[in-house]
Amino acid sequence: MMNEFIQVLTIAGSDSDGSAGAQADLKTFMARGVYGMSVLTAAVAGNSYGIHDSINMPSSFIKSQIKDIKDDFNVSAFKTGMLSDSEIIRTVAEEIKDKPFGTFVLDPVIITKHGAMLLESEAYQTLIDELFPLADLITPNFYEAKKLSGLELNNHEEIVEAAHKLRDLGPKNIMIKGEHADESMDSVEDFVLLEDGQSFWISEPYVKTEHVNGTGDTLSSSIVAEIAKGESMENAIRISKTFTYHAIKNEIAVGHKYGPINHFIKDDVK
Ligand code: PXL
Repeated sequence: MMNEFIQVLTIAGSDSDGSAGAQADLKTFMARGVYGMSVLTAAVAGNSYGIHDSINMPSSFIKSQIKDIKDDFNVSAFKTGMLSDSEIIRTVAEEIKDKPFGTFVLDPVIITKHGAMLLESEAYQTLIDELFPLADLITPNFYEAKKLSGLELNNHEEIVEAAHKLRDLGPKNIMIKGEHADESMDSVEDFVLLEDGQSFWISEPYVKTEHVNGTGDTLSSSIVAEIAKGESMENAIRISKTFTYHAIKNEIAVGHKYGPINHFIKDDVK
């Protein structure tokens, strides 16, 4: 009996406070019942007030980590999160171009919920050129979708247009996460464009809370877990959106300011 348990991987940055990045991914993998592994690209020093320092891992070390996973495990789906710069993007692209880890969910992490930049602007094009063609799904938030599509996203029509524009750059499926900057909103609307051309909006009530660190990381890693368990792309997205919504709604009190979401949440808790 070897390597039969469902295995997934995140290639992402470490967040010292455990709310986002690889830590949020691993907690999500655990919560969704799969065995999670992590290749670190960078590490940030942060807490609930914000991010205060960061370092990138050397490319040679990123390669060593990936080699060790390849040499021993059966990864059936994986994601990328914080990639920092063009060199790291190229290193990761080189390592995954032969699809060693199954379905690829690319969370194009550019900015944190509270405005810290996690990808150099010179690297946006590298991300598009090197990783978009390999991605089965990309999950940009509203800000990232604007940056990557070059559109303003002033209304639903422009969001739909942006999704098509992004899909023309190579990813098979697109999920543009809705804006939640304005506290007067009563819902958050995400738009999904699937490989077969079908599309739909997912709406969840807006939750007024400061505990939303790691929301995007959690959503994308939950999608990875659900795909690894055999769900279709559409079901994986819908299940993960519901899981993330409940993790936000049932907040836990950790830290003084912008806290984490709740990865202890069970599917039956509404
Ligand atoms: O949530 C985006 C994110 C991704 N990766 C790392 C982070 C954050 C946000 O804080 O620290 C490492």
